Amino acid sequence: MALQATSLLPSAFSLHKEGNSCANLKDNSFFGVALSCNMKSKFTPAAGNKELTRKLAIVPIRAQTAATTPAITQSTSGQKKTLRKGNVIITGASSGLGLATAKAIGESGDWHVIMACRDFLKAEKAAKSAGIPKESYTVMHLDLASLESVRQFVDTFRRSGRPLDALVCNAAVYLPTAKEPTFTADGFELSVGTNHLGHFLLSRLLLDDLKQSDHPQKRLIIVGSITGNTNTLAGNVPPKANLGDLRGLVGGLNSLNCSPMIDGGEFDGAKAYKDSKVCNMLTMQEFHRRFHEETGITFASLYPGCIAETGLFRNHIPLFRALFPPFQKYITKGYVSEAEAGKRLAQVVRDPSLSKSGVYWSWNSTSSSFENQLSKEASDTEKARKLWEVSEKLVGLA
Ligand code: LMG
Ligand code: NDP
Ligand code: PMR
Repeated sequence: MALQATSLLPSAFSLHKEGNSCANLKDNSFFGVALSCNMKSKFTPAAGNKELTRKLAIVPIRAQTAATTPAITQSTSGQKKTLRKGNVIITGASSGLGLATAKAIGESGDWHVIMACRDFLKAEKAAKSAGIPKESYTVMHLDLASLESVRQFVDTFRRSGRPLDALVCNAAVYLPTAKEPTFTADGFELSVGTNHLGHFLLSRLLLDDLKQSDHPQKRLIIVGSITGNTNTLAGNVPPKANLGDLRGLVGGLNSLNCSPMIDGGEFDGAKAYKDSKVCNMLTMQEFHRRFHEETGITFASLYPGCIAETGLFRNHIPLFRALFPPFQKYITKGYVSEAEAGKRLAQVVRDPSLSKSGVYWSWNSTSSSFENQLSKEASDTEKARKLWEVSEKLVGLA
């Protein structure tokens, strides 16, 4: 018999109330434990350009023919009719949530999925074994841990001639057991560099493509998480997300003359991941404020549920990987399968009823979506503006 999460709540773990208390309940979250990190840093580029060039050389990029048919037309009855398939780019579609979403969307027949992945062969194999129809997807190389690769991906995508109707920023790395930071090709701490800065550049560059789409559902979706939201119990499991005054980010997160952490503190891989999720959720809202009215694009984020068996936990200790799924299934009840989570994200991409912009979606236990409340930090407009401006400088847009 499963235990109720609330019955396990020790009184010492108090929840700092922020935002909407109703949302806290819906999130089904729980208590936390402390850990600390006191680690030295070392510069070890994660994705050298040589490696990238090698990969690109051996990888046949399947650029398919341009789809120039208009997306919608007005029929004689006055009803809008969709004429062509939508095109969606999903980053990190080679496993977990990204793959499950590619499958859910690819199987619908109305969309073509561009699987933007760092490992071309892995992505091809994954798509095949997931049974995604061949004509519904294209794999294109993208390594978010290299800004040059992001720019090359955008060029390759544009050369394919496909219009862009939706972009899903899904890929992420989580390095909970790392004692020292590792870095992207451009010298940013790997988790924030990949999960936030790589996606920031990608979505900024592809905004123009989305603007040009004539599809009825133009969307930019960035995957967030409960663990970045300190208005939930899950977000209170230490180490907690906290961007501080962004002094580490301003310094470039490189460990040379500044901290590898956004808030300027000591390296902590679990915190860096949670911080990166806060950045993802802040970025979505800043996009919404700056561009929704002008472009009609829907900007949204989501917490799809705890998908406890994905590759995200590949670097965690074996004991954690063994206990985490039953813990989430039977104790917190926050567990969701990859397939179900994929359907949820697919809904955010194409369901007409989820077209509201600026929303952070979550699902309750009966799998109905609702607009959730972000934590105080994850909805701080001033921080979002500053994060945007600092990130622009770091990725070479300003
Ligand atoms: C840190 O570890 C990592 O070190 C860091 O690198 C980073 O990953 C960070 O937030 C991310 O986590 C934290 C984690 C790792 O440690 C703990 O969670 C320690 C918990 C200590 C216990 C606290 C309170 C105990 C209260 C008990 C109430 C329980 C009642 C139990 C009833 C059980 C019935 C079956 O820890 C681990 O990876 C493994 C240790 C897990 C112990 C957790 C105990 C919780 C009770 C649930 C039991 C079942 C499964 C647990 C799965 C845990 C997954 C988090
Ligand atoms: P996975 O590890 O299964 O998927 C992550 C994907 O990101 C993989 O395809 C991985 O590629 C890709 N990736 C990692 N680094 C890069 C890079 N440098 N360039 C391009 N792609 C890269 O984890 P999940 O499916 O769980 O995670 C997907 C999203 O869901 C993440 O944003 C995560 O934060 C979020 N999330 C996950 C939750 C969970 O419980 N699992 C809960 C809440 C949110 P490769 O296959 O080559 O390793
Ligand atoms: Mg958490 C309802 C409670 C709940 C939920 C929904 C999550 C989601 N977690 C909850 C509770 C707890 N977790 C409790 C009580 C503990 C202490 C035992 C706990 C611990 C824990 C650890 C060690 N949880 C974790 C970790 C991880 O390493 C994961 C993480 O923080 O990654 C950043 C994780 C997660 N818990 C979640 C979710 C969704 C994660 C995965 C990562 C993510 O946010 O993407």
